[in-house]
Amino acid sequence: MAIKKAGFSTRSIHSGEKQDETGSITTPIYQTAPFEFKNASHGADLMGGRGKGYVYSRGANPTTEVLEEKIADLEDAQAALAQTTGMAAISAAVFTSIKGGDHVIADEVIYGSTYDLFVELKNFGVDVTFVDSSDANNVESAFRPNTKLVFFETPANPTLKLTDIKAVCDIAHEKDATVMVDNTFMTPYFQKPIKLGADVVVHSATKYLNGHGDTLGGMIVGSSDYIKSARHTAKNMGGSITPFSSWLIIRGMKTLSIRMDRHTENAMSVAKFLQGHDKINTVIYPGLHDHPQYELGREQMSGAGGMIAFMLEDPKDVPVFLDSLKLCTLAVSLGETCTLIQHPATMTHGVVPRDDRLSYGITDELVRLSVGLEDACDIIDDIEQALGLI
Ligand code: LCS
Repeated sequence: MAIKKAGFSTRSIHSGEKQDETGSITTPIYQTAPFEFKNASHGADLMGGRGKGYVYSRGANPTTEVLEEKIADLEDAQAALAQTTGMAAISAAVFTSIKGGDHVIADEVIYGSTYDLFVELKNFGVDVTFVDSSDANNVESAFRPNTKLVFFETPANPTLKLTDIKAVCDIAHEKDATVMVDNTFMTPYFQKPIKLGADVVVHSATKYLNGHGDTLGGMIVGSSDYIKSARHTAKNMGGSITPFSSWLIIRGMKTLSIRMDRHTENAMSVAKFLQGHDKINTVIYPGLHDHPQYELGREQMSGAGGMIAFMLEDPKDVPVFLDSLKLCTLAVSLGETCTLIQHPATMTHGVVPRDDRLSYGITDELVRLSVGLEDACDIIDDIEQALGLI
């Protein structure tokens, strides 16, 4: 049941949820691969696409459908498809949107594996141009007659630069291209790309949507027609999410709004502390007035989120600093209860060729922090003691 008029928190708890005959107040985990047909003609009908019913969990599963209805409602979209990882969602969405001979424009600052996926598309006869989409003119200039897809993250992983969603959509739609936005860092609580004109939203649900670091997951969100076609492609690619992972993400999403508020409150305190520290060169956080696109952030995001990037004076100090932290966990991933810290140049973005990486601003002294839900003073104390040792 989608409660369209209710507020975000109410919808994150109730949307998609159905009542079964037991009265269970949580969605059951339908932990099954196939579903039994009533008889031979029922089986033939369902396999032939006639009538409604479940066949095989690679195609559809009732637990996963609750998750899909919930994220579609929260993104103000018609439909959604859940996948087993964010990368499974992005690959399936990309392969739904393009074919050999097409051209793609992608922002140059995107998650390392997404970048690598786009680089590999040339093996399938698809050209990709990487641009700095924080200036929408760069997107316009990169258009070719065969450009079919524009892809970006905003804020971008890991440099937290922003792209003007509406401006890029206006340019792309003029030329009939699909705009796909990775909304992992903001979640629909803080940013709704579809309302700003995007055609497709993708997520790594491994991050804030689940929020507890205990499962992987991915989402594709869009129009009913687009999701129908993505479901077809994804079923053959085989990256379906397990019912248990769907259940974990459903549970996580019920507290999304309060977690995002707390992530943001903590991140603001940590960002201000970092700004005032003499061993930190630059702090990049969309909630700080000196973020180069602070005003754009205020227009298209209703909160700054929990991700901070900062630069130490000397890249040689990075390993010492990271190894000296006691509370903050040295790990990739982001958006979960505990604070995670990592070094993009050697970790999440190590796959990007060095010269390109440096020209994109992913420098050797850049550290990325996913501020968790601990007490902000404890996170700050830990960072302060580690900075004291470099
Ligand atoms: N999109 C963004 C913005 C991401 O940050 C990631 C993963 C993905 C998609 C892919 O999602 P996955 O397949 O991992 O669920 N980002 C990671 C990161 O920054 N550190 O480790 C994973």
